[in-house]
Amino acid sequence: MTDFAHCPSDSEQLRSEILHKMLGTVAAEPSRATKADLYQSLSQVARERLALRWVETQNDDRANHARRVYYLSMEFLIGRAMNNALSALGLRETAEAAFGEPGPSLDEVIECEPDAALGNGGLGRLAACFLDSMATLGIPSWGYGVRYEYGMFAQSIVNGCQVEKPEAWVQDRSPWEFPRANKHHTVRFGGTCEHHGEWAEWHAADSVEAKAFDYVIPGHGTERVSTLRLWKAAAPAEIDLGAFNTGDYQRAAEFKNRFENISWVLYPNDSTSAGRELRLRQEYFFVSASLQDILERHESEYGTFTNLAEKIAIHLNDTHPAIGVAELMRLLVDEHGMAWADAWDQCRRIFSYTNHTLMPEALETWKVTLIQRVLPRHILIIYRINQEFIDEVLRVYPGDMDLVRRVSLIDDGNGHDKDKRVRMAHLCIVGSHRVNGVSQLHSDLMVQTIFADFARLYPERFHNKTNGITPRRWLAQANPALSALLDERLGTREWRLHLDRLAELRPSADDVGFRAAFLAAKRGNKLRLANYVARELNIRLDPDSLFDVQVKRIHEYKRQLLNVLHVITRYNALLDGTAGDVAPRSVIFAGKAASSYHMAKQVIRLIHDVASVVNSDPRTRDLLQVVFIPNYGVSVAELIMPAANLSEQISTAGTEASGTGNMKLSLNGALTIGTEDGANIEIRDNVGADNIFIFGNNTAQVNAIRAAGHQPMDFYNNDPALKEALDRIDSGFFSPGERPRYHDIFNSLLHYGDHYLLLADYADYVATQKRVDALYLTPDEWQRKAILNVAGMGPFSADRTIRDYASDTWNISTL
Ligand code: 26V
Repeated sequence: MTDFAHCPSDSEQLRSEILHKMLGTVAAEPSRATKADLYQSLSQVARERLALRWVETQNDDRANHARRVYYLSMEFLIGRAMNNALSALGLRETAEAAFGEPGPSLDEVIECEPDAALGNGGLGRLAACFLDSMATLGIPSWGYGVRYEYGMFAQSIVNGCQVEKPEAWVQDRSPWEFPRANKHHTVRFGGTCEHHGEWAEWHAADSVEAKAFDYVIPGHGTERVSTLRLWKAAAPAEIDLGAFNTGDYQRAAEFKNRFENISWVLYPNDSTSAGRELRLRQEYFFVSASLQDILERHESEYGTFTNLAEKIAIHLNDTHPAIGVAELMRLLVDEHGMAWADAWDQCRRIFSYTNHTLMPEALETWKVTLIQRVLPRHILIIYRINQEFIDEVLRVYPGDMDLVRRVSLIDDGNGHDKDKRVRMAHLCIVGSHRVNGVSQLHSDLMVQTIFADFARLYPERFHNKTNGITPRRWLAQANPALSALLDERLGTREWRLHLDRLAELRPSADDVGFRAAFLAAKRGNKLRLANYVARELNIRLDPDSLFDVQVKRIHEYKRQLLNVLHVITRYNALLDGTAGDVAPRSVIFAGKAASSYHMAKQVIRLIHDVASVVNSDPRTRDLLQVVFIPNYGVSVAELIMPAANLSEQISTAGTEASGTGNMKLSLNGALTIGTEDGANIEIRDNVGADNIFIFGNNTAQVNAIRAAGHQPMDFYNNDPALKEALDRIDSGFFSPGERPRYHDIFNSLLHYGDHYLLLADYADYVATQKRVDALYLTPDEWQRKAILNVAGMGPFSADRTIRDYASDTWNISTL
């Protein structure tokens, strides 16, 4: 067991191994090696050791006839692999000693690696944290997804506006991937079906090959690993060669594109996916390849499928892999000759499903006519599942046709065939034995609102699994200064594997010496971020100012605009001398707007316009700075989280399913200012109500305000500070030369109903921000509360979340 051990005498040996590898990997001689060359050869060293662990893990699992968990997800937001691999291999300190003078430091080499950004945001990053925890807990586990050529776009800012650029994260290949030449499956589309009683023969029109690329996910404190298997689409060889042989290269290229575009690009989560055929093909492509792979492994081990549900659990990360329910039925019934009823029984025991949002516009549905054309067999299977389900419902609630209409897998579209849609969440619920939300509030709302009928039908099926984050990446690796302090104070490095041990830190909050050391660690991290901002943006941040951080996707429900209203209010108050005792603040934003999301892009532009006015005003410069850090992603987050003092979690109550950035910030010693939403509530329960700033209307109050008819104009007319802030936006004060630039924003708040109730929460938000200032001006008290935040974060380890899934959902044991 490596267990974070370090033997300094190994560094010379590692150095020579790296230099030795250089010739074979990049054909460079060591004296001329660039940072990129060093990165390539170091990754080869790590890769070989990971490969050994992978082989041993597979051998063990096979020998033990292990029950396995398969995590199906369209997104895995991995970030960089190097630092995590070195830590897991127990090589981090050795490598640190092996690099440096006269060459670059290890950290400089690590920065050569592009982020694997195969996800949009929280959902994808959660999947990556879960893989880390599954490996660490020794769960025989596989993640399955898509090997997108282009992941999340790279964001740059031009004249204050977001510009998106495609990001080819793998270039030609990633040093971390293992292409499995002999692992491929055929995925078919279109055509017709021929019925033979319960089963059918599918005469498909097209097919595409799914090729496997494996990524080893190392566990920490264990030699066990997990596997992330991503599928790349390739044209079937015959078609490709056929056109080639006749010399018709143009046709050959077209064929290739038609098939290979399936895994080209990650879809943004800006709008509903309905109607986008390529997205449906992408979902089915990876689900079918994964299920074929899973069944092949099972069959080679057992030679039968009668014990399938005893040996595998398949988790659906949101509804994106929902078609898997129909596909598993097809594979078992049509391809492997299982009776329908037996297959259905297996299916329900195998699948479980996590819902990640209550937003109605984000709930996935697909037109029946589209599924019919692309997956003719699956639509029949879905209809049969639905018929049996409805029969079951009517046995319990005879004659309740309203209920049937509400729970049906098919939204009947008022009887018009062309408007009928399949409700993917309903398919997941009916085809699974467990359904969960991602925070207590979200799980409660889920069974009270969108899935209320199902919760009545199947009460035992619904559970909560509050999200978590991996403490390895988000504390041990991202924040070495605080980690060293924790090791010293707790007298153990164990918290990396048992985050609950942070609770032992509580008494240290009252220790003056510890508070000073804690403050020094935070200041170092702030300096690190300030240097980055100076380098990238040429803006100077005062490391002693309060770093007030809101980093997440830009979305109206997350209310970055409320934060901007506070900034403008503060600026106005500083100018007219009514601000009182304020702490110098640096307000830091980062996040991407979906490319077609106009309002979100306007908010980014407004932040830049406000920043340019505020930052250049000599009257306020020392007290208020605003920055927008471009291209937010995992690596930028690793820099920002450790440097934050204040964590902005200000979504309208009832809209943010959980949040996970809230956990990363608090774990790194930021205090939260937040609404009673998502996991904020549980963070409060764990860090203590005195150590968090909760404000605004709660979910019940939000519902009441909406029911009574929210009147944003009343707030505008009755609150002079609010009126002044809004008028400044609308008057062109921040957009001289283009007065109408922010009319849309102004109108969305005052004339189109202020859907997310910014104006209803504004006054309490601004008042709470004043309390934040007062506390920051009492550094001892601030430090004490910050320490108590870190100490309370034990339950938010993804290890805890995964243990909960393992025992309540997957029925599998952990280390
Ligand atoms: C949201 C929306 C909003 C309306 C427009 C269309 C659309 C499409 C997708 C989404 C996001 C759906 C799923 C998601 O990413 N949820 C996030 O999951 C995180 C992990 O559980 C959780 O922490 C976040 O609160 C939740 O938003």
